[in-house]
Amino acid sequence: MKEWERRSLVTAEENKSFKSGFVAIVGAPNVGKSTLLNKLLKQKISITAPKPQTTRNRITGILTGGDYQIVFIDTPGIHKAEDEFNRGLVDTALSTLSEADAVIFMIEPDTAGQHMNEFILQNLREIGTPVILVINKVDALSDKRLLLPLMQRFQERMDFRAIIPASALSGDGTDQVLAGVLALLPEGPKFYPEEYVTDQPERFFVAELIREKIFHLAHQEVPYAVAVMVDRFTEMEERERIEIDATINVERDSQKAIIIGKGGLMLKEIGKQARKEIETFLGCHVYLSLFVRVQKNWRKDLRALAEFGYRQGG
Ligand SMILES: Nc1nc2c(ncn2[C@@H]2O[C@H](COP(=O)(O)OP(=O)(O)OP(=O)(O)O)[C@@H](O)[C@H]2O)c(=O)[nH]1
Ligand SMILES: [Mg+2]
Repeated sequence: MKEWERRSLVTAEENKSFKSGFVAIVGAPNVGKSTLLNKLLKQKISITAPKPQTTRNRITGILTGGDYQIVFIDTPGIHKAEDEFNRGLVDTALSTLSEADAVIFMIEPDTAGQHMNEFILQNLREIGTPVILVINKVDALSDKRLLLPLMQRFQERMDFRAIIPASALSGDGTDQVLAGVLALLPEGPKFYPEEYVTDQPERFFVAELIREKIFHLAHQEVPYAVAVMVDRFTEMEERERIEIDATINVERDSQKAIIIGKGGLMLKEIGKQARKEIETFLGCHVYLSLFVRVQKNWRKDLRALAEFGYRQGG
């Protein structure tokens, strides 16, 4: 019996039982995966930027309702990785698939990522987990008539449980995404207390928010050469204020000069913008001190990768 048939047979009584599960959000870089996670959670959990390869880890976002708990897992964009570091990002995304009860596969209407989407489809067919296709950024689509043929083309390639056009940015269609996910969730326990929005430590988000500002303020290769480490996180006066020291690691002296900027202006701006968001996230005053350090070729150094949280062990 197919899953949807079984579901339609369950009694009203059983319908009241609790549902839970893990839902992976996957897709090519820059399609809006992290933006969707934030919209579904109504809170900024995952950093976003108009550049590819923004997300580097699996980011957990927990959404708890009256009779369900969904553990969303945002993942790095799946792309043709040219080096070990990027292969690690893609591995992180692909390995999430095997743990998921359902998958949200995101695409953009434009055709640039089609080659990558074929590769992702192959992986999705192999694992056999139910998949919802989200066609994102429909707000930016000038000719809406293109949508239907696109939906038809994808439906021919895989048996999606739902195909939902959406705008993660405006929130159009995201309720349908949530409803689609809920329809696929198995019965299960509450994994986390309901006030949990994530299982990652606060320090991790502090480092991520600093990294996000660098993605927005610095250009070309610089954001990609950056890894942020929180060295000190001290709660003062019963958490009225938190003092944070963080180090921005770069690979070369020239990148260090760019991050610091003329007369230290760039670093000051990164600090100002990051502090604002960190204060919102932590809900208290924050004193943020930033340092810049050159750690040559950290993306090739297994020990540095582990230290920065991009690899287990190392
Ligand atoms: N117009 C429009 N832009 C969007 C939408 N969703 C996301 N974006 C923008 O697309 C860019 C990438 O968004 P992200 O959420 O960082 O994309 P991602 O898929 O997580 O990217 P990676 O982590 O790099 O793989 C950002 O500039 C977003 O503001 C949307 O629905 N409409
Ligand atoms: Mg992302």
